[in-house]
Amino acid sequence: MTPDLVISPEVARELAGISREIGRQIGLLVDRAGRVDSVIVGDPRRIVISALDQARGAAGRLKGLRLVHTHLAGEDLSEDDLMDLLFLRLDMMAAIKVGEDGLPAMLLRAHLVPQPIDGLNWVILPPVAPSRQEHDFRSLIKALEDEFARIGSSGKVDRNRDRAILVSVTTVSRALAVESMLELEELAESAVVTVLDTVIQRRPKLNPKLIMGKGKLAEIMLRALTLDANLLIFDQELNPSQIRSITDHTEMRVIDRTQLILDIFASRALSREGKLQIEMAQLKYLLPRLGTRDDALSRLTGGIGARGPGETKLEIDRRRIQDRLAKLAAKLKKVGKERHHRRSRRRKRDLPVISLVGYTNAGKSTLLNSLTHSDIVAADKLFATLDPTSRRLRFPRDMEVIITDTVGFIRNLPAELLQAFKSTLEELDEADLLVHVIDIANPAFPQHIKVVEALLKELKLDKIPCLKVFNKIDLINDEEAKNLARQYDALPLSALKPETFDLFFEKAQRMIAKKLS
Ligand SMILES: Nc1nc2c(ncn2[C@@H]2O[C@H](COP(=O)(O)OP(=O)(O)OP(=O)(O)O)[C@@H](O)[C@H]2O)c(=O)[nH]1
Ligand SMILES: [Mg+2]
Repeated sequence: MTPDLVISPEVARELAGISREIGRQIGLLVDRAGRVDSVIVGDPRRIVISALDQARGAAGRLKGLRLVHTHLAGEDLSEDDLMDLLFLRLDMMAAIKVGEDGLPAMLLRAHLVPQPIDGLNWVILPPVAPSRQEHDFRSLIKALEDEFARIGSSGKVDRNRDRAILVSVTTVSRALAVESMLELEELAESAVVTVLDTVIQRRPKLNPKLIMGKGKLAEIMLRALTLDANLLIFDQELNPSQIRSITDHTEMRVIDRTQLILDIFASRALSREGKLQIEMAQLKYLLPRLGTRDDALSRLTGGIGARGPGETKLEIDRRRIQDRLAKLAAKLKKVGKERHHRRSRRRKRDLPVISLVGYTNAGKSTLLNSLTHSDIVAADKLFATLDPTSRRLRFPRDMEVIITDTVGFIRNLPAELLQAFKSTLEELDEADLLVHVIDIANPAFPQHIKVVEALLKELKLDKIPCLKVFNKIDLINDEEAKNLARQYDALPLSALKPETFDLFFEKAQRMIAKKLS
């Protein structure tokens, strides 16, 4: 076979003849050297490309394989043909129209394009007789690959990082979806993932298998191809079979918001207990999501979404996970006891305890630093703090307290994580006062308040006196700050400006005195 043609006229004739004779479609997957990689025999109307055949091919943008198959009823390239072209990233999809006489009548060809033309992600070339093919196939593909590379590289992607497209498929209002998506973007950045694009699709109902329609998935797939993305991050929690079928369809790594959060936690946990808790949460989440097929498994667990605490990689073998979970549970129990001892010793000192709680990035650690002139990590990323820290704080009017910083909350906090952190969070119940820190400069703050209050309730901490603090007032105008503070019965301040703390000291001291009396 001459590699310069999609298919040589001789092979086309042979293929057509046999196909007509047996009354079934026949397909050849052909590599770039012109070698036949596999032969597929279908029924009269279609052929099915097996997962095994899909798994072969190059790792580049396009697969390095083209499919040439026969059409027996004179039909044009079908919707299915074009979807295969896209989802399998084929170099080309070609069909030979076979005449009643068993001779090849026409060659139909379509290939992908990096940017939609008239809304379509592919180009259908004019039909030609197999003996009249006008293009040099190799130069066509080369030009196409160059075009993909040219358009995709404009954003200068760092290939050492994961390069993601964020996807939200949702039934909620657009405003809510956008808000949640912005947060997902921050989460991704906190996890050192490059975000190349975001896609929001609202549907009246979610598709149980792919959660979105196949057409939309095709669009995303092409976007990924163009931008050279290697990862899809869904804002919705995906069930095991959804992850698997999207992975199978797109051949990309697919993770959801929960896995992303778990990954961030894994990279930040410092304390022994924190590390154990995270690993446990990760494994519990991963276990039901492990496929039975090895390839799906490796795609599911490479890179982000599979980083264990510290430098370790998560163990992905099912039985070992079970063993590991049992060990973790035992270790955690022991560490929990030790913590309990420490706690009762501290309790003896009998200082009142203030605990800072609030949404992630609200400024809890910054406030603790300013109040106590300490230097714990505070940063403009989500989940900067994972391990609780305590400091002594002397109030201006002769009162001494212990003040503690905690892990931030977030909407849709993964259940596995809440479970894992429950024991540490439950320590909050020894607080005499909760200070709920709220980032007033974040437009989503009302939503944040709701989330935090719901979680406090779930942790049965809603009976402890709680002082709401509107932080970051330096970022909005004074009048607005005052109005909002009045409306929500909160204290306005800026953690960066100690001169704004007077009212806070006064009110906090009064609330503690009242609680202790
Ligand atoms: N402009 C301004 N920025 C602030 C203020 N307070 C905190 N920040 C910034 O907000 C970001 C988050 O602060 P952190 O103290 O790390 O927030 P946190 O609540 O501890 O966050 P997590 O530990 O992730 O839950 C940092 O970049 C701070 O510098 C403030 O009053 N004004
Ligand atoms: Mg913090």
